Amino acid sequence: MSYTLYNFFRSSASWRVRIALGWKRLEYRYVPVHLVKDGGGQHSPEHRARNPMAQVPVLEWEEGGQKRQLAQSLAILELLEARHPSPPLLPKDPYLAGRARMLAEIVNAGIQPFQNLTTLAKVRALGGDDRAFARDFIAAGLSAYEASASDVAGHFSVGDAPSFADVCLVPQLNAARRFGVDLGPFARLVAIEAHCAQLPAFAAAHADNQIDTEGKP
Ligand SMILES: N[C@@H](CCC(=O)N[C@@H](CS)C(=O)NCC(=O)O)C(=O)O
Repeated sequence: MSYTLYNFFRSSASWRVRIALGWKRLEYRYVPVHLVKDGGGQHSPEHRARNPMAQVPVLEWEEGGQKRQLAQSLAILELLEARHPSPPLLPKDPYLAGRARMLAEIVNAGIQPFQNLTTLAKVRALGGDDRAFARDFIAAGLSAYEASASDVAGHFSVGDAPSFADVCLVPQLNAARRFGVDLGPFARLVAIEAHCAQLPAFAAAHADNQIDTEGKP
């Protein structure tokens, strides 16, 4: 199966999919969609045709002579898990798999939308402080994440193997730092991030290591 990923180096939702593809040792074609330059490639008619939400990531592949496209990183993770179950990114136990999905949704639905470019532009347009707005939601969401993981975490968010939860957590912690969130209270999450960083799939997916990465010395 040959995959193409429309994505952006700094996009946390794109980063999740890059981790999953790497973890499952799936090669893919990386197509950058710059979210800022020239008004944002996500708003182009070609990209809107791929994803009417005008967001990255979008995964594309050919199947039975037909082009298939899928947006929403968690839907993409589910697809990859179903098609390429080994190595897994969900615990075998259905309850623990549910807990991993729950943590992933805390990030996906409870944090990331509040730091998204479009949201922050709207906050600025309404006269608000966009960074303070994002920071508060990120800190509150990470607090909930840490509390929700406390009884299941091991080296990773759920036990001792990486899951959807960690795939979402790692890019989110990077974003937290960009927005100036104090990670002091989140020592457990930072320790999980350090365990993830040892894994080649997580290292390769990092925003600093992509073909469209900007701002490297
Ligand atoms: N829930 C979506 C979120 C996608 C999303 O918000 N992507 C951001 C980058 S992380 C984006 O494309 N933003 C463009 C914009 O706001 O204009 C997913 O998981 O794929």
